[in-house]
Amino acid sequence: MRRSYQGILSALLAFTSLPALAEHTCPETSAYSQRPQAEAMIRELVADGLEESRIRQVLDSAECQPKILESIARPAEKTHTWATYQKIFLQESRVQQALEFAHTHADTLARAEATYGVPRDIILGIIGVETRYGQHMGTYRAIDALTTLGFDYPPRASFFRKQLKALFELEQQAHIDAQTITGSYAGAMGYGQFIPTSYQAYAVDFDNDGVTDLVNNPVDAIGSVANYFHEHNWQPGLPVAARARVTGTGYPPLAKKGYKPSFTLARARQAGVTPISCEGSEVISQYCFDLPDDTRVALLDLAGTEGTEFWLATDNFYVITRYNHSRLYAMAVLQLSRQIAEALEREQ
Ligand SMILES: [Ca+2]
Repeated sequence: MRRSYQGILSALLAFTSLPALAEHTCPETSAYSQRPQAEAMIRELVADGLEESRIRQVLDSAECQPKILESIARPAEKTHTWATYQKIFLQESRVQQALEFAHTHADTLARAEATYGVPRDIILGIIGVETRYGQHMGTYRAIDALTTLGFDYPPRASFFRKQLKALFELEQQAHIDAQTITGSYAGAMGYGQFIPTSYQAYAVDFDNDGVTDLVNNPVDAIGSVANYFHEHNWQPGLPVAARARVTGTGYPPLAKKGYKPSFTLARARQAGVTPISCEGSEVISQYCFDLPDDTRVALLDLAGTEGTEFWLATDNFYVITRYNHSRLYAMAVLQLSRQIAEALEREQ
């Protein structure tokens, strides 16, 4: 389970505007093992068989990072439009990196698709948006990120202390060194930027070498991203989203319902929303679908470079948002994946 502000992308977007918010600050000394809230966690971990001295040593090595508190206070979705996301995530250089990665790992990607039913292009879209194929996996120590947010960021402290506990558990479960492993400002790690509880729940040992390593092993990372989608009910063959035309005054309430599909395509049509058909002269790029009337959809309105874009999104779009709870994130992944698919087709 990831959250909307994890990963490199939010960090990348976070530093482009707005002055620093001083609402939450680091204390003069971190001393995390001495914090009252640390006691319960330490006791639970010791009860599960972890060594107390190790936990205290790692906690005391952690340092509160003011930059992490700044980043978390600026969710990307609130300060950026779809047009900004397009500029940041849909560049030719990222597609080129995708092609290299796709060639190197062609067999693994094919095996992941066969095993989990998740298209190669979507896996490539995720790893591309998250870390540019492992090039930017984050430079904060996970222990610094999760202690800073777990102890010195009250709005989400309990969530991040859960992640901190999971990080310690991963020392035993996945041979991770909790003291040294690095990741995003929110403690997301590896090619696919999994937070510790996602690591525990969805990471797989895809090359079968006995270790599940999402940081140094792209094969495990590819399998784990595919497994994440599979476990969140990705439906093989279901289109993700189509551009739509709107008329009349019936559609605005549908756009307010959010990105989780909650009404049928028939209802959308009644409200004046028509998806671009893939047949005949109506085709606009590849963002079209011809789905049955009872298909569940959501209506998205995105502020693009040429005004508002309307989209009809399916349950598979919603699955992408389970990776990061943002419609702009999901749309960036979708469009990057399409660009990659087209580039791969051109090569053949
Ligand atoms: Ca492995």
